[in-house]
Amino acid sequence: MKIALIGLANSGKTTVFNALTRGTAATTAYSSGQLEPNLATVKVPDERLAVLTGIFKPKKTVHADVQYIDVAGLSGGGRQGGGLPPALLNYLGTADALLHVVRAFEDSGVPHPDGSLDLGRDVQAVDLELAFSDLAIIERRLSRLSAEIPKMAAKEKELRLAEQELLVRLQAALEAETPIRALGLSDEEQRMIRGYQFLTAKPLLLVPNVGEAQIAAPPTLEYAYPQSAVVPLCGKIEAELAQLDDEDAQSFMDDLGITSPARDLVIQRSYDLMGLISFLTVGPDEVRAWTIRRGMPAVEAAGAIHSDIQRGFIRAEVVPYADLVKAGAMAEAKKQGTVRMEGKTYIVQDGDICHFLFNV
Ligand SMILES: Nc1nc2c(ncn2[C@@H]2O[C@H](COP(=O)(O)OP(=O)(O)O)[C@@H](O)[C@H]2O)c(=O)[nH]1
Ligand SMILES: [Mg+2]
Repeated sequence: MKIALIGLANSGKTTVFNALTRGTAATTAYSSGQLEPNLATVKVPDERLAVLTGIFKPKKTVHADVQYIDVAGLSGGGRQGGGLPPALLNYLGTADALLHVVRAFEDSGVPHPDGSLDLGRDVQAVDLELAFSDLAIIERRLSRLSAEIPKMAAKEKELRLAEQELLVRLQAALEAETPIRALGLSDEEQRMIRGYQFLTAKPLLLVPNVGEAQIAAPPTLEYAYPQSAVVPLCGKIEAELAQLDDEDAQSFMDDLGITSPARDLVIQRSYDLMGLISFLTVGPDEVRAWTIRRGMPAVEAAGAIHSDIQRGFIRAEVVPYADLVKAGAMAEAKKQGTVRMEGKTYIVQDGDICHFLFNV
């Protein structure tokens, strides 16, 4: 699962990237104008793993993880050409979600590409670039379709007519500044357009990058589209915090009057927005979180661990996290009757502790 950071130059993308990934990528007040992707894998914070580790004392504890990519160069060339540079599009197209860093901090030493601070304007500008990119793809595809459809055999024709009808609908929405993610497309429709990797179809997390003085009262940003959320963060402070060990970080947070890094919240929200949940496995060797899509049946969830377990699936022993913690041990949970047997079609819930029985 991959989340790409986007935003205007100097909004603090690389700073926020460092805060999220506890990295040390170079930040500058002047962009080099080149595509220099930074990539890092980040553990998804999950307090449940620490509690379960306390109970099971496993040899290792494994978090779910997600990848963040920070690519320079969204503005500039892209804006003049009415679309995004193709090299940047390659990175964004394959991302599962976008994280838009919106500049909210004041600093006269760091020039804003449009000369002044205006969150609403910047959000709209980037949304427009994303929409332009999708529109360009749709227009190219529609002109090919209208040339090819008349020559097609009946069956193929029917499929392509349906695609054409859908693309025309998306085009109208985008021209009215409605992102594709807001259209509530059916699964079938989503399948039809998956190959195009539309940018406005991806879940979007807006992260206002607030100044040091605004932490206690960050500016508000209204953004009411589905599959979108707003989580403010102070890039500069969070990036410093990310470099400290736990003890120093705690006293720094005490000074700032915060209880946990905003980093954790941003990572959790982006995981949520992508429609991801974690089920857990426990034992003396390993306590581990596994990533699946919300709504996945047990037999497919088993495949997240190993394809053999999916293929030879017999049943799943499932106990909700809270029930296991209350019981304090697996045997005790069984005695209390909170461990259930579930079949292939059971929809796995976030925090389910699963043990799969299989036979291959
Ligand atoms: N004062 C202040 N400066 C910041 C903050 N976040 C980033 N900067 C500065 O803004 C400049 C551009 O940041 P950078 O992360 O490179 O932006 P990018 O172009 O979007 O990747 C750097 O000089 C950063 O130190 C912040 O929260 N407060
Ligand atoms: Mg940068």
